[in-house]
Amino acid sequence: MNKCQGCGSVLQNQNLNLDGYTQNIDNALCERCFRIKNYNDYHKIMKTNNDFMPIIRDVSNSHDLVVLLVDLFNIPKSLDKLIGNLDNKILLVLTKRDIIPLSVYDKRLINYFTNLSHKIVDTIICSSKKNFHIDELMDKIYFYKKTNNVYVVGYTNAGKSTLINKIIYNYTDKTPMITTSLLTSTTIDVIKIKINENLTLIDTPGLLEYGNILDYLDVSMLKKVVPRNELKPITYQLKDSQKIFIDNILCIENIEPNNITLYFSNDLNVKRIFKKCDLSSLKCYKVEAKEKEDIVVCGLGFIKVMKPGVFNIYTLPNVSVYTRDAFI
Ligand SMILES: Nc1nc2c(ncn2[C@@H]2O[C@H](COP(=O)(O)OP(=O)(O)O)[C@@H](O)[C@H]2O)c(=O)[nH]1
Ligand SMILES: [Mg+2]
Repeated sequence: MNKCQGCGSVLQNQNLNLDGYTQNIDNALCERCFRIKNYNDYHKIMKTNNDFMPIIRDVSNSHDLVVLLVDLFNIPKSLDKLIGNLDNKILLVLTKRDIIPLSVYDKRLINYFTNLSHKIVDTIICSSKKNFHIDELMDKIYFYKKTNNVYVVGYTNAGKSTLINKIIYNYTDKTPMITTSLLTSTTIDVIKIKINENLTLIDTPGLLEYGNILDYLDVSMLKKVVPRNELKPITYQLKDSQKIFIDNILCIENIEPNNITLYFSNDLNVKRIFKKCDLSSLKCYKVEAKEKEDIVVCGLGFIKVMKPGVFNIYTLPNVSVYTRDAFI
């Protein structure tokens, strides 16, 4: 049984509409991975967590070390639920450090995750893109692993496959082949990568976070929404009932005067609006931010609020909007 080296699905030449389709099952990649890699032609597939839970159960039963990736820009709301399903020692890896402003201390970011779970044996902050702390991460993997197999786990888009490709590139003479993309559900099944005699990394499909805006945007919009560089936060002083409009996907309306700082991709078009505007395509969420709380728009970014207050947040239907302890 040949597997696609890009996404882990079993290669088949029978059904164009099913995972792993390729004309020739001796190819290294399925057609979808081939098209993502060579033409940046993304083909969205919809999966649910029912597809992935059996994999998480296998990981849990293995008792091998888990490297749990968390995207610092998009911290999943139900991280504790995923950890609850894992009966493993966990090395927590906070990724995409390059996106978070350099002025924020690493220590502060790490502290945000203390007390998350007793299963976490250590925490490290890294960036696959900038090759930041990858050697340190490898040292920790060797230190904590008890067997040769180490699972790389996390929500979809956390950067698991990108990290493993980086490790393949840095520490082996193989060519990094795992498909990575802006879309969710890029990796379909587990992919085992032998790094050396003592270490096999196992890439896993990420769990989905329902309500993530990335699932509701087309590719051109995705490219604007996903930050590529260090975020430059923008602060607004809001008087009564003003609106901040972000492309056609978000509108923030305050009820009382407040100061807010936006942590969103700087490629987005942010406008302050004083007049009436058409919000009919968006859904309104009334959100109360308490003392030291951020407002999160899942997948899009977050709003740091200066003082407690009530906001109307208009965004695409089905996108989840919630508050959390202030991150920065
Ligand atoms: N800025 C930045 N982007 C990253 C980093 N690691 C991964 N990405 C991007 O995050 C997206 C998802 O990555 P992928 O490896 O496919 O995530 P996976 O679903 O966890 O396997 C891709 O667009 C990657 O280019 C990083 O360290 N920094
Ligand atoms: Mg992946």
